[in-house]
Amino acid sequence: MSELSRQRSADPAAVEMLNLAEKEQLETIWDRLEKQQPQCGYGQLGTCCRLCTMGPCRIDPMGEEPTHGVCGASADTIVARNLARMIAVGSSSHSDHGRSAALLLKAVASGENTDYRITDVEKLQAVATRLEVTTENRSYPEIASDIADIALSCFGKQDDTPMPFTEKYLLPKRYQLFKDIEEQLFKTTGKKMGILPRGIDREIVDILHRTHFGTDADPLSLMVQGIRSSIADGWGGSLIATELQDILYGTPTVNTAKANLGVLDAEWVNIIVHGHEPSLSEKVVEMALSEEMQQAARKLGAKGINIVGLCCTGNEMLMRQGVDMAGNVLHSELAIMTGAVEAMVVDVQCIYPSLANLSNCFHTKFITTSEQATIPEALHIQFEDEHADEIARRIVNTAIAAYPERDQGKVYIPNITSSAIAGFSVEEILKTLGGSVAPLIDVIAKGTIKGVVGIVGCNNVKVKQDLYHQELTKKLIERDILVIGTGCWAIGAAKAGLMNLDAQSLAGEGLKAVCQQLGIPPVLNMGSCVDCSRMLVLAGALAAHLDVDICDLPLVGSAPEWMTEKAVAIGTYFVSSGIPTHLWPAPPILGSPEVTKILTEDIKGLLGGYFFIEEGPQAAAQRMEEIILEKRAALGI
Ligand code: SF4
Ligand code: MSK
Repeated sequence: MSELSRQRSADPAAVEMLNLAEKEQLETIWDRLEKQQPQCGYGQLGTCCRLCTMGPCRIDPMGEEPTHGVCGASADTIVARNLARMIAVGSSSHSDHGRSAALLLKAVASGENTDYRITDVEKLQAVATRLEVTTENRSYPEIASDIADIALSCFGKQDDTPMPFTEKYLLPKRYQLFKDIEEQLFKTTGKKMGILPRGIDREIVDILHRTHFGTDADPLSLMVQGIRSSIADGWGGSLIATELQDILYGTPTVNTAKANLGVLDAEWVNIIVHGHEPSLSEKVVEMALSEEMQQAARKLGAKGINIVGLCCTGNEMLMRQGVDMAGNVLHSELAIMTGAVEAMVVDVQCIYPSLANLSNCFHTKFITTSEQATIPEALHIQFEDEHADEIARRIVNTAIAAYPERDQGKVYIPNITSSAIAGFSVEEILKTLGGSVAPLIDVIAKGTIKGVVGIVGCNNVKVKQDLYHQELTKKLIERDILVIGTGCWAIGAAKAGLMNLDAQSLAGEGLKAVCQQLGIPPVLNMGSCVDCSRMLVLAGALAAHLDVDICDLPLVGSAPEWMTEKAVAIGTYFVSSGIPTHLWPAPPILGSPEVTKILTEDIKGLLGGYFFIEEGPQAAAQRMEEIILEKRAALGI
């Protein structure tokens, strides 16, 4: 194996594929990163601005000229505006996903869409109870219709009252804290700054407006609006996506599957679903597994159809149906390079544009499906919820038809997989605990488990793939800290074998004993990136049980290989919810002393949560343990 490949990924399957890429001269995302060097230092510090055509402007971080943009904007203003925009984009991605789920639930409830159905009536009732929707003597579609209406009102509501999902799901103590902070900010600054979101679309548009040329220049009010938008995401858009998808497709339950490129099979038609929204992938999986399609594949000489997931759509499929997982986002090019993929079917978010041209070097059909994410050189098959069955059939048939075009001489699949237990929704965790959070609180109070760290986020090609994810996770569990999480971290952990029962042996004595007793791994997959909302709901349930606020709990968040604007939104709503949150790589804020101070220090006194940056897993784990021990001491446990 080449040294270069080994430096690029901690995953042996990826290293094999990177070797092959080197040999076959196939360009990868790692190669393109090299070609971009050196990357712009102003961009990394967040001090470049191109909001108007008098720019682009950049501010010297050393205090040399130029110290201000042409319009007079300081580094603090520029950094704050850029960060607020990142939060807005991240919030909009998750929330638009939530909107799709709400529109689909409404269409199913009204009978307009018969391709989908209400699958989980227990969850329907639970969400209705939470939202105070009457359930007595009412049909499931009637209840679902009201839930969908409430969800949709969270997007377009115009009055200034807090949006209903946030109001009903947020811990009352935190809700009150947000109100108090709004008042306090007004008293101390004389400026009106809101924290409780009025509506998802409104908070996002507000950021776009206030960051327009010549509008808000105050780093504090820009950051407060960023916080508001992130809450509209975590306690709004993402939560709506998770809750309504559970109603439509079922709340995840514990299941076991395999993870890594070895899930591809040289003798089968391989279809990979990649992206984020399960409305597409649920249907493609259903269609691919149908006898009609399996037979069609067999007629062409394949053993059948092997459908696997990648990235967060993969997590959605893994969590609900135990579908095998080909890998996290840095595996997307590598999967195509196996030469064994008939179709990669994508919808929205985290899809490298490079996949289209790369697929054209093989027989692989790279199929885009969303009007929001079309990619030049891809095969576009427009997906519409109202014709989901028919379109899914067309997609699967396209994949089958590609099988005879496969060049078997080009096929190389690393024979590497790990088994992983997934499906840890809040409901499933409670079931494992016997129906209440009390046993978890009990073991935390006793110190058998010191605390919980929620890890989220991506792969970032600037960080050796999965290394930080794996090392940090191992260092935490050996310190008796339970690790939960989502997104591409979860897939990295699954590939590294950290989500099976053997991983209990890597945990400290206390955590190991608890996991053995419950029959669970010490590292729990809670789903895709929108499912970070599950972690918020769990944190809220723990705090409510103890009658404390979330910021009092021994909880820490982390995004150790983060890359996307969604991760910025997630980190911000974790912090806003009271959870100290670690980031690596550093976000583009260090060019502003004021924004850095607000987010790493001042915010702690207001919200309890704050950001911290640590480059290495050892230091990060150490810091997390210290925070957890501080919180435990304050709680008197
Ligand atoms: Fe430069 Fe100001 Fe225009 Fe930004 S808004 S590009 S700092 S002139
Ligand atoms: S897919 S946002 S790379 S986790 Fe959700 Fe992975 Fe990050 Fe995309």
